[in-house]
Amino acid sequence: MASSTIHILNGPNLDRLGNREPDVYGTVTLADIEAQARAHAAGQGFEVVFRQTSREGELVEWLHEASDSAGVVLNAAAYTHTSIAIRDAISLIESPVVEVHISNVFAREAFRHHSTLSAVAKGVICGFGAQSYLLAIDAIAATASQAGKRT
Ligand code: CA2
Repeated sequence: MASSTIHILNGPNLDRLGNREPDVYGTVTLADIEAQARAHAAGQGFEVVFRQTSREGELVEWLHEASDSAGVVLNAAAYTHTSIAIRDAISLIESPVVEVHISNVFAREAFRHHSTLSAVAKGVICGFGAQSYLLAIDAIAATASQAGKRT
C-alpha cells in the first residue's frame, strides 16, 4: 500500500530561526513551521515526520529512511551548496524530494546561487518563507495523486 507519510528534513542552524536575520528569514520558528506543516499535510491525508540536524551524515541516513515515503521536503540549509553525499542519497531513494528554502537564495550572495542538490531533486521551491514548506507538501500530494499512488 502507498505511503501517506511525508518526511520534512531540516539541516544546520534552522533550529535557531526566530529572531536572528528577520529581514531574510522572517520571525517564524522551526516549531512554527512544523505546526503549520503538520496541519497542512493532515488536511490532505498525510502524516509528517519532521526532523532537524546539524550533521550531514544524519541527513543522509534520514533520506535513506524516507526511501518508501510519499515524499521528502528537504531544507538542507548550507549543505545545499556543498554536499555530494546528500545529492547521492537523494539519487538513491525512490521518493520524490522537493528542495525548499525559506529565503530566495538567488537574491542573495553568489555562493547561494548554486545547489548541488537541485539537479537530482524533483523540484525546488524557494523564497516564500515558511510557506515554501506548504507549497512543497502540495507538490508531493499532486505528484502522488498523478502517479496514481493515492486517490
Ligand atoms: O533560505 C533557506 O532556507 C536556507 O536553506 C537557509 C540556510 C542557508 O544557508 C541557505 O543558503 C538558504 C541557513 C539557515 C540558517 O538559519 C538561520 C537561523 C537563524 C538565524 C539565521 C539563520
